[in-house]
Amino acid sequence: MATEQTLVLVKPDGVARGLTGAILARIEAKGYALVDIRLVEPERALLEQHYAEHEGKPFYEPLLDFMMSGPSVAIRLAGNRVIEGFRSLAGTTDPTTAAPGTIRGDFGRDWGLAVQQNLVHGSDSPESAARELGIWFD
Ligand code: YYY
Ligand code: MG
Repeated sequence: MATEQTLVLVKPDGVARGLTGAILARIEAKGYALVDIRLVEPERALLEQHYAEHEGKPFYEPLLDFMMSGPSVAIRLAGNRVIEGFRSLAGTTDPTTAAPGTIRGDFGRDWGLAVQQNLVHGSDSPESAARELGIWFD
C-alpha cells in the first residue's frame, strides 16, 4: 500500500492560542512525517473551495469568517493510514464532547460562538485529501 498523505490545518484558534507547537508535538510523537508546512492567511475563495460540502449550512458563513480571522498552519502530512490516524488524534468535531486525550478534547471547548472552534482540520478520505492538498499547497 502506498504511503498516504493528508491535509492538516492548525486553525486560527490554535495558532492564536499558541497551541501550534503542542499540536505538532502530538503529530510527531505519533510518528507521522511532515512533508511540507506553511503559514497561510486564506482568502474567501480558497475557503469556499475547501468547505464546498458545507455551503448553505447554518454554520457556513461563521465558519468562513472564523477561518479568515487569522493565519492557519497548513501541513502536508504523510504515513500509512495517516488520514484516519490524524482524525483519531484530532477527536470528534464538537470539542465539548471530543474524548480527553485527543487534540479537540484536551484543548477545545464551547466558547458560545456560532461556529465550533475546534483547533484542527484533517481530511476525511483519500479523495478529500487529494482535493484539499491541491487547494492549500499546489
Ligand atoms: O471534519 P470535521 O472538521 O470534524 O467536521 P465537518 O463536519 O467537516 O465540519 C467542518 C467544520 O465546520 C467543523 O470543524 C466545525 C464547523 N462545524 C460547526 O461549527 N458546527 C457544526 N454543527 C458542524 C461543523
Ligand atoms: Mg470535515
